[in-house]
Amino acid sequence: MRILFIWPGVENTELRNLLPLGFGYLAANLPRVHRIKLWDGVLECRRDNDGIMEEINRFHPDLVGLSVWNFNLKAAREVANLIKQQFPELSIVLGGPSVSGYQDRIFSTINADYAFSGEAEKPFRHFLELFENDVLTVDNLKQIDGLIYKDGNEGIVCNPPRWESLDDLKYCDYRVLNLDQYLEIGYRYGIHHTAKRTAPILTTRGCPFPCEYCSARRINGMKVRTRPIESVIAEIKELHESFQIDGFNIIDDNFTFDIDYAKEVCRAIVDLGMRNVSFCCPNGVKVEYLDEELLDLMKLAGWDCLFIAPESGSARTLKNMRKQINLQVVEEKLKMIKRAGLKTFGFFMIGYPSERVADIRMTIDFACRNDFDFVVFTCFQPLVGTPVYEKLFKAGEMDKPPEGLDYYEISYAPKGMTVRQMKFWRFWGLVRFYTSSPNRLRDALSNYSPRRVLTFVRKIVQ
Ligand code: B12
Ligand code: SF4
Repeated sequence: MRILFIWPGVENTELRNLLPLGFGYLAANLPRVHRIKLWDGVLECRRDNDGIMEEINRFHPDLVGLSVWNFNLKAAREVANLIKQQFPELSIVLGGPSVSGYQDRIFSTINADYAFSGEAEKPFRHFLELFENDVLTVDNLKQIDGLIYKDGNEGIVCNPPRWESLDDLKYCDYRVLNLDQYLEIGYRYGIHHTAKRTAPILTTRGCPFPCEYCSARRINGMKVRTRPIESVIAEIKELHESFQIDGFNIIDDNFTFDIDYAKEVCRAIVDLGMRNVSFCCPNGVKVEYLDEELLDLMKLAGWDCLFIAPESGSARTLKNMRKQINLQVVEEKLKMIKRAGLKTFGFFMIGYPSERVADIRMTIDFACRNDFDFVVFTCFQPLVGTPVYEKLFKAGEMDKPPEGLDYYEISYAPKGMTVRQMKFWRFWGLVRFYTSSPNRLRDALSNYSPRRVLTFVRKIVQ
């Protein structure tokens, strides 16, 4: 079968630092008999959809698949509408984080035939077998994990996803997603002092925590599953040897949740004996779980900096978020991280529902008085499918889902505050932090290219 994956183009240069990994994973886990092609609007630098229509005419796919995140949702809708107009017979399949959030609301948001919530490597393979043999009967559709489909009577059926062991999961096919081309246009992510070429890897999937603003567990489930160490090491070797990657980003939701596994990964990396490579967990690690042995191993394996996400300095807000974190423990662990010779990056969120100015001030104070080298303050973004979004929707505080969120957009302000005020507090937090010590400003400026710093500053003050 011929499958055309589509990563719609969007006007956001930051997206050059986000790889469509989902397609790489799907492709790696499909039988080789299929012909797979990816049309990548970010790489093509095209916002218009003519290129996609031309590609469909050239490639004649049997079906097209779109990966939908919040920031490309509008673009995905436009592409789907156009395909339905110009190629009404062509089946459109959706997947990606937003499908897991929207669930049965997805087809009223994007005009498509099928969608997958949760991880889709095995279910999509199953679906293709049935599609190819033209046996997508109601009985068969019921058997496909995570599939969302129309039942023919105007109803939508959402099969529950299944989160299986990762033992026989093949890792990402980086050729399908054109890693080399991304690197050529400047793809770079994480904090790496010397690395020139970076790439993301996943070692575990799943997160057991209940943070109300987060939708990760709808995609990867609440049970943390680990990949076999040999497979992780094979992936690192392939990236190093075939793509000359020297900066590796472990992008798990929670790399340090299974601390023994994390230690094993670090030991295996040390045993590889690679020179001049660095590692980073730019999505953050569970700070309470860190111990001295793990930190020493991380340092030895090539970590320079640890990212942690206390999110707030206000115990009241943390309770509202259902963020299971103790600020006193964070302060102690920060010292431990520093003793291990690692830098620290803190993620903070402001403007959570029911926050007051006093809570925001507490967050900024917490960030400034602790030994962080870098911090960011982002404004809370309500994501469809998260408990907090559903609560805001029921309470009438949100009338429709915000679409197109990137790091900087502000779609919500707590009651009694305005978006303008949120912008001010975000700006003020950054100014206070980065002017509180010359080292902080110097480190930030030396780690990011002038172009990125300028984009960041422009977006923050816009
Ligand atoms: C790592 C990560 C990042 C990295 C990028 C990683 C990368 N791919 O290069 C960075 C830090 C850059 C990033 C950025 C952002 N992220 Co992020 N990120 C993640 C994280 C932890 C993993 C994403 C990932 O790559 N997974 C690995 C791949 C293999 O999984 P996948 O893409 O989901 O694909 C699987 C399925 O979804 C499905 N699938 C996907 N596409 C398709 C297509 C078809 C046809 C089919 C059948 C199936 C299918 O099958 C795939 C294989 O199982 C997730 C949390 C999570 N656990 O998912 C959040 C997450 C995806 N991010 C999220 C958000 C909100 C963002 C930001 C907007 C942050 C912000 N608020 O400012 C930015 C957006 C970028 C920007 N510049 O503005 C949300 C997404 C919510 C949404 N509905 O869009 C998540 C879920 C976290 C959360 N807060 O809840 N992110
Ligand atoms: S924010 Fe992090 S710890 Fe909380 S549920 Fe999401 S992935 Fe887990």
